[in-house]
Amino acid sequence: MEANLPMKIIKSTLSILLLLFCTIGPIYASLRYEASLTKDFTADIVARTPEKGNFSPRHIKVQVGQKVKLRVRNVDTVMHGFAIPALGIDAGELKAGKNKILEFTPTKPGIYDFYCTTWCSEFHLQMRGILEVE
Ligand SMILES: [Cu+2]
Repeated sequence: MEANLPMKIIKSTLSILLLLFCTIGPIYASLRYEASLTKDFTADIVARTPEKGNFSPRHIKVQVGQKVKLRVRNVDTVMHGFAIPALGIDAGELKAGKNKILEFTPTKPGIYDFYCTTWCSEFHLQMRGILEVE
């Protein structure tokens, strides 16, 4: 009877370790995966109607000749769009819950407006921001 006690302790400890591994492991892995997806974006832009937060961030600074990689995520319940017309960038329609990745390299310094191209709310015209190329 006494000889089984250490074995029970070992089994209990292994069970607890296995349980921790199976619960914390997937959570940790999913967080690392999300971080790996976003690490090389110049900006990760969240799109919501202006009354719910607008584009965020609304001011992005980059350098001339820098390769720019933007992810635009529509976290809203309505459709949005995204364009920087002066640079010939247009992501087209962004359905609710979807995202698009845009890559380009600005060649001239300036202040470039970006804005939503899909009527999304009565405040749609305020849904805009600035890409500053230094
Ligand atoms: Cu809009």
